[in-house]
Amino acid sequence: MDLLLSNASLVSMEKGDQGYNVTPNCAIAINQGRIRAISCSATDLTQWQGSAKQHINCQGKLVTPGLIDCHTHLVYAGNRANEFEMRLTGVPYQEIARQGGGILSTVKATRAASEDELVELALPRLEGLLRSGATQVEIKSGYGLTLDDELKMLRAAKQLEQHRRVKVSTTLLAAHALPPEYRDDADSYIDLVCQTIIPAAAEEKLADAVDVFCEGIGFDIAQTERVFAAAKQYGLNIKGHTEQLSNLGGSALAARYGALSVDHIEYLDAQGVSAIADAGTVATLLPGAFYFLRETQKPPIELLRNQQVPMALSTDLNPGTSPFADLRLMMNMASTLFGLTPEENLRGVTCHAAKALGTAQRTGQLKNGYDADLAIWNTSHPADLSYQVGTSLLSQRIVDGVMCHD
Ligand code: DI6
Ligand code: FE
Repeated sequence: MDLLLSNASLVSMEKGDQGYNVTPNCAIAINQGRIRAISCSATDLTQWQGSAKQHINCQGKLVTPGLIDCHTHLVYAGNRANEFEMRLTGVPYQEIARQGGGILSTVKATRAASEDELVELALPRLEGLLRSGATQVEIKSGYGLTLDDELKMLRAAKQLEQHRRVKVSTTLLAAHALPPEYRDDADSYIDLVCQTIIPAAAEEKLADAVDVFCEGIGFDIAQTERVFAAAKQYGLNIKGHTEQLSNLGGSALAARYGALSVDHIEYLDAQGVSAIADAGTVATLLPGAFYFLRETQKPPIELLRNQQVPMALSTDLNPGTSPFADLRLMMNMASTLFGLTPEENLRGVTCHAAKALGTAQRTGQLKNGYDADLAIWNTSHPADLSYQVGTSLLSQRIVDGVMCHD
């Protein structure tokens, strides 16, 4: 056995569990990156102790699955602090986008950056997430908007795994905004996305999923459907930025295509909730963007609860609408802004986030056979993770059974 954790207050987030089920005095046996056994009996611990290469006494600390940020745009170049200032003088986000700022200003800077420069710029953002307990992070492209620049972003995202102990899932978001060279010809750009960029990303195995910004300032329903169909054809998972600023029906469309998740969804209506409930699609809530845009329309939490739609929670870390590299801050915001319970938050950044990434069979829970991705916390109460912000509650991250010294 490579690693033995003892005296853990375990919160496993196992599917079907109600409540936190904090179980004291647990031992977790880890070998070759996987959880091999969990026991809360002293007899097992005594037996295991002899065969462990490394032993950590958790001293009663809380041990949870490593946190998962299932929606970020953390690879990009440039800086949009000026737009933050513009918005504070009353210019709306959509207006800034129409004037060529917004996403397109980040596109300009990202196109000009090399893959290695993108990695350097992304590291401090990634580190923020790791400090808040993340062991797995999804990263989207979407600031390149050409074949080469989209693939460059995905390669930079994957490269991050070589620089820090973290699992990275990649999502191709070539349909994020219309690039300036295709102005007034969105359909031709969608041709490029479907016929060239998706096939190339699939061929090079650079993307786990494909995402679309389905919105007035993004792509319409017909264009979104073409991208989903192409993704399916190439065997890639589907995700959607849907119902963020208006209700176009993107979530229901995504559900029809078997999407892993629909994200933002402030404007999702009852019909949309039923559609994703029937499809088993995860609802990903992004309170950072809601807060930063001073949005007032809240996602339909009560409907999602009633229909038992799994709710994931994520940072949406990006330069325009959510410059927050802190997953625990999102847990706090989900409670204060959307009324989620701390328990819902914890599910949102563990088991439900794993489902949103299609990795629920190996991450997001602590159980036999699962990847040994864990977070050990300087607290014994799980609500603390949503309650305190800015304190260094994290004691230790473990990724694939390896202790991280970061
Ligand atoms: N919705 C968002 O909130 C981000 N992308 C998207 O489709 C914003 C990205 C940006 O402003 O750079
Ligand atoms: Fe986003």
